[in-house]
Amino acid sequence: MFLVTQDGARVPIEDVPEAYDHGQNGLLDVAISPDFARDSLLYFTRVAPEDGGGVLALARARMEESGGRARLRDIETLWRQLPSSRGGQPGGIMAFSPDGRHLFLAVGDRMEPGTAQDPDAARGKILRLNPDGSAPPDNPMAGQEGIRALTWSTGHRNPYGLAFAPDGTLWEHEMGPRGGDELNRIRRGGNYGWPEVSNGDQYSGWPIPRHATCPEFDAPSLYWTPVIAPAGLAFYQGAAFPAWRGSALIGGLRAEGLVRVAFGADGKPRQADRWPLGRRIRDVAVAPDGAVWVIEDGAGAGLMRLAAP
Ligand SMILES: [Ca+2]
Repeated sequence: MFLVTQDGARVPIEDVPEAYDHGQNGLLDVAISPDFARDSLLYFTRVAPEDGGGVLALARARMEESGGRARLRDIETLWRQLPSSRGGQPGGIMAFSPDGRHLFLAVGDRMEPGTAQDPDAARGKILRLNPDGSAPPDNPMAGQEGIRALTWSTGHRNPYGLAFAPDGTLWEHEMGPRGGDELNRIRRGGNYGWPEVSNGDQYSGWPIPRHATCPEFDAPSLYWTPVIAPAGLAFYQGAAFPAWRGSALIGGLRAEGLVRVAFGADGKPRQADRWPLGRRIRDVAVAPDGAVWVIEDGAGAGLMRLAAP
């Protein structure tokens, strides 16, 4: 984990706990506390080593900066996924609600598709937590046992994008299998269908029923076949690119670039732009000055600032 200035100066953050760094697993996402200026809290997710594999873990810590150094203090684990797994597709992407009162966490299926429809499995879900990790009393299955109390929506495969639009709607994207990457409008208690339905097929070529055949599941608002392998989601509200205000920006691992999704007057999304960057884009963020930041995937990956000319 690094602290990077807008000019690109980079300070490693010390005392970051160990991650199970294997395939898609590792250190996954960082979110600053809505009250960061006062509490200096960082939220972060990783697959924490356990039993020869790892569990998705949500933690928070106080970031201490002094003398040109930065470190994590008072690390507190807020939630741990059980049981341990060696499987990829961990998810681990976070989004704070616009009022800062709840933290949403996307959890992948860890390559065990059936778990996404199991209400007692901490896989293939979007969770909604209080910022201290406790279960909000107004969750859809509040008061029930285990992961049910934290579950906001279910039936997700491999989510690497989660963000609130300026109008307060929560959006998620997830990678499909062979085809069928999805952009989903997330609603309370929704079931997004994996693995019962998908707009893609198994890697073996075996077909999966399409979303349109099972209206009881929430269909994606937009999907991609062939895939873009979406990673990272940010809504643009800056001044540098006024034409993009309200658009969603999505990184593409397979697309090796950046995708812009615009929303019509009816709220329906459509792909508006697709810019090839020749790099596997892992995440995207918008800076206060309106510049767009993207980070690359893999060894020797770069962090890039895209600014208006
Ligand atoms: Ca789906």
